[in-house]
Amino acid sequence: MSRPVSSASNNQNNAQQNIFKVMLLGDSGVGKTCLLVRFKDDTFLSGSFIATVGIDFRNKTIVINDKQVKLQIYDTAGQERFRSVTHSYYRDANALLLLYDVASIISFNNVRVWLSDINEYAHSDVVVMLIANKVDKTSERVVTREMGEKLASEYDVTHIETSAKTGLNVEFCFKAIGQALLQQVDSTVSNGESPSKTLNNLVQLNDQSHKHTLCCSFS
Ligand SMILES: Nc1nc2c(ncn2[C@@H]2O[C@H](COP(=O)(O)OP(=O)(O)O)[C@@H](O)[C@H]2O)c(=O)[nH]1
Ligand SMILES: [Mg+2]
Repeated sequence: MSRPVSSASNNQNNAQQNIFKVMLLGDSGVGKTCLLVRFKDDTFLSGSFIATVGIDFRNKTIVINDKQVKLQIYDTAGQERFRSVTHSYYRDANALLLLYDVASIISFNNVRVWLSDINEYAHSDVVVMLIANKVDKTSERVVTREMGEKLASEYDVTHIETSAKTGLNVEFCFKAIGQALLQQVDSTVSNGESPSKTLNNLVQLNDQSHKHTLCCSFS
């Protein structure tokens, strides 16, 4: 699998050009590849087509506050299946999207394992987002929103619910990550908040706007 050469100085140069590494983590089958494909191509891959493999990385440029932000989004390409995602893989990540499947208690329980690895091996200023994917599976759901939020607050990370199938919150996730990372490196955008706090605020605003839409569409 080809990966761009990485080093600390490379990372610094990248940050100056608003290029960020975002990495997808989480158990096999939680929907990492689908989340990436939904964001990149706005389509959903179902069935066995992508079940055993992943893709290596995809670039996508988004515009935030009139600035171009290039996200290099890395998938684990199936290595997570063997728990062989090397720590060097995410050592120089700017952001980590850690997914679990709301219909799989095992994937949720394993979030603790992933988070303790992240705490040990990732950059101290890495921005982490805990993603509860497959929320469209309402009848099979076993992990409630409250359970996810409780775990996230225990580890002081932002929590969000998504569906790669319906597209719920997928674009928002990456844009919010982009905004938080931009703020981390660009003093003209910075308002003195930490990127994690910015991310939390953005997610809360997004939740409120969803509630507002719901309330108003029923009134
Ligand atoms: N219902 C539903 N299925 C999903 C969703 N995301 C992924 N899947 C399915 O879950 C399976 C595993 O997805 P995949 O992206 O390969 O997971 P990965 O191993 O984490 O990369 C596939 O059959 C997908 O179609 C989702 O949001 N909702
Ligand atoms: Mg995959």
